[in-house]
Amino acid sequence: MKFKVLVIDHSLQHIEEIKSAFTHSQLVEQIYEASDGTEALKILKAKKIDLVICNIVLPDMNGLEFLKALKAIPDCGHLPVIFVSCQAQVDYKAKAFELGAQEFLIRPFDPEDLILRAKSLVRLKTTYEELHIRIRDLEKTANIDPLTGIFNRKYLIDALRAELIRSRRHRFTPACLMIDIDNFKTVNDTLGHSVGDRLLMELAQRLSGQLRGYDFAARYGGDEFVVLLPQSSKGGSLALAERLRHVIDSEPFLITGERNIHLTISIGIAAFSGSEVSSEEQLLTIADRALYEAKQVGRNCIAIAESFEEFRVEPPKGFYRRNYRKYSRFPFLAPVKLIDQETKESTMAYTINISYGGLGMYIQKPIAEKQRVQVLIPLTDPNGKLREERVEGMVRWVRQIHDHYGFGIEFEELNIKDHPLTLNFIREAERLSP
Ligand code: GH3
Ligand code: MG
Repeated sequence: MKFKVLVIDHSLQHIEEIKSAFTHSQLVEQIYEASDGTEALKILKAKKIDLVICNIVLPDMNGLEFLKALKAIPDCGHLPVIFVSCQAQVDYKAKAFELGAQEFLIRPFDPEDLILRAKSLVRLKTTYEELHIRIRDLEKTANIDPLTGIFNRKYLIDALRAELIRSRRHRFTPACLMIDIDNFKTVNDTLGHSVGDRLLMELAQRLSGQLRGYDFAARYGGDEFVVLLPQSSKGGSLALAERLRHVIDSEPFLITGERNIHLTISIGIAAFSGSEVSSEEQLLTIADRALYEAKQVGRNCIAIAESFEEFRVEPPKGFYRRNYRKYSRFPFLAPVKLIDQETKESTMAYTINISYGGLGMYIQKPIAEKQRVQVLIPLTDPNGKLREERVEGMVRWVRQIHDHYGFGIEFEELNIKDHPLTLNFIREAERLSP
């Protein structure tokens, strides 16, 4: 450890004494000299010094005045100072320690003693600085969600509180978009927690990618996110919410090893100013109620609070057209075993959606139309146990998409005796949709 020392003394002989002690120790990178307090303060403002050794009597100010001025310089608050004097009154010493001096040496002193004290003081200073940097880093990470790298709930609450106060003064309307992934538990249960984690990461990035200026996204917890728009309106927040919904619904998520996972989100919006709501909790509660409405009418849609009690649901653009079929299709993401009824050969495939009529799926190898297959569908029974239910069907269509194949299977028959779990799953999905 080599350090930079500033020696302040009006006597050249005193300065030389100290310099020679340090030169012998080979501890010092550079020694700066000053003959009075004013010159010393100039050096301290311009250079990075590790240790100050100062005569307690200076021509232009006394040692205590110098110490006060030094402590006021930015980044010098914790600079170690050794006072040197020919004599020292006890109360003066006490005052100097109170102001932050670390050592008091009485002449004549042993040069080795000076070096030992200097070393330990500089070590202390370095430790303090390292700690300070770590605390700053910790403060930064305290606001960040470790999985997704976006802001966490604590940061969101603080920001919301500040925005509501600001909105009272400036008549802004902050909008709070509460976002929750639809049926994420099924994704986790079927594809595993680590795939779930990666989906959460990508989803956070997609949401953040749509935001501008002062708007930001935070992970509220689990599969819930909040987007805060400090200056918005009901119309503006609805338009953004539809963009967010679309950016998740329109592009499947590509996760290595698993492919094309289709996710959707539901969004609840509360846009009220600080004069209308009393706290950030109230705004979040209203956004959460709106989200509940969006989930109730079938997910993948947006509900906005018209007042604290009334909610309007916005169907996603094109939603009804896409879903107008003989049987409604419900999202169902699961890796399944696919068995050729003739050859009995089995392959892995993935389901995308399910209806009373059949399954939408994809696979990595080509598959023939009209092929008769069995699908082993993993579903949980009423006791929460994962079971495989076998359904039979025929491949109705196949479409190549890049390096894999999308295809549709039409069920031969679904009955309550052989397929209770599949039927239950579809019924439940149907019950929850609009
Ligand atoms: P809904 O459409 O009603 O929201 O259904 P859901 O299955 O998404 O239900 P809910 O939002 O209540 O469940 C959240 C699920 O999110 C529960 C858990 O499996 C999953 N989850 C929560 N936190 C994490 C996480 O950090 N990582 C992963 N992989 N999954 C999580
Ligand atoms: Mg959810």
